[in-house]
Amino acid sequence: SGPELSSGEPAATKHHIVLGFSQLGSESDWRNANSQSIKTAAKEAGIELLFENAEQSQEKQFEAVRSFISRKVDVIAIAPVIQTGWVPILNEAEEAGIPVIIVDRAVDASNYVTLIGSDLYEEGKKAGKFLLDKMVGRPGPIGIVELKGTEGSTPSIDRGRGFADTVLGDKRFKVLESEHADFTLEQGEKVMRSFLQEHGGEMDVLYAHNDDMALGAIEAIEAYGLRPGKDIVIISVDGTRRALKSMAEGKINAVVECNPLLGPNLMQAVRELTEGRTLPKRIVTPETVFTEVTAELEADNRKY
Ligand code: GYE
Repeated sequence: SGPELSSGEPAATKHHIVLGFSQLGSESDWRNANSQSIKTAAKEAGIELLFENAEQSQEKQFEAVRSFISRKVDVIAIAPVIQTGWVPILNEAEEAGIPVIIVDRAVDASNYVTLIGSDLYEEGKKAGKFLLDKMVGRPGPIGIVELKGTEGSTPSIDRGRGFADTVLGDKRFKVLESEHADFTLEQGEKVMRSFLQEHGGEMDVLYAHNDDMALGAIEAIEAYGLRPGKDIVIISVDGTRRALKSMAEGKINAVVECNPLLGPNLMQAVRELTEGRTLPKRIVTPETVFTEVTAELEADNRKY
């Protein structure tokens, strides 16, 4: 037991907490906003943060977790790049007696305390729902190309399934192409260019699993001489300022929100854990859909 607290002393000095956080990378604007949110929230909560960026390598995430274990941190948080392969490292943390919080993406394992993040399947369904509404009364076939995120990652798996489950029951829709572009602008541009070469612009809809890939694809579409948002309907996910700006210019038709600002939730969970409280296994962040109607206003308010 530590020293007695005199009244008025800030709660942060009660007990010094060290949090080790393995961030999966810096592939997108969403990710950078997420990292910033976690750093700022740690500072505000008076929690010491050990931050490691794994540059999209699961192997590097394992190394980071092992270093946190050897430094005997109080809590480990992981934003996992892909879903599978986590059981051995989670067992190591468990044996060391260090609780693990999963952030943003899911893992195929059960020995962690809680998963804090969005309902990524629901996001895919919202994207599909927007498309169904947009295409009311329009005869088929309606050709869709899909830019998927990182292979094996929860947002790619779930956004793909949620979308497919919503639209593919309607036989007008045909998926012409579906490829991974790793959630980056560069890959989005490159893969879209290859779709355009293959189909000669004969496509009606682009569904991109994040804004960065959509923005890359827009460059490819314009270079090809087509009008993004008009000749090709574009739907993406995240809601970054750049995407909302682009939507305000009419180049994107809908953006499903995914909230990256998980820092405050994470710090709250860390604090509750170290106070011996029990957390729900799943903490879901609420979010919305942006369309061209509100894009301009939203873009101006956006912090990331
Ligand atoms: O949508 C994308 C990022 O895991 C939900 O990862 C996150 C996704 C986000 O690269 O932009």
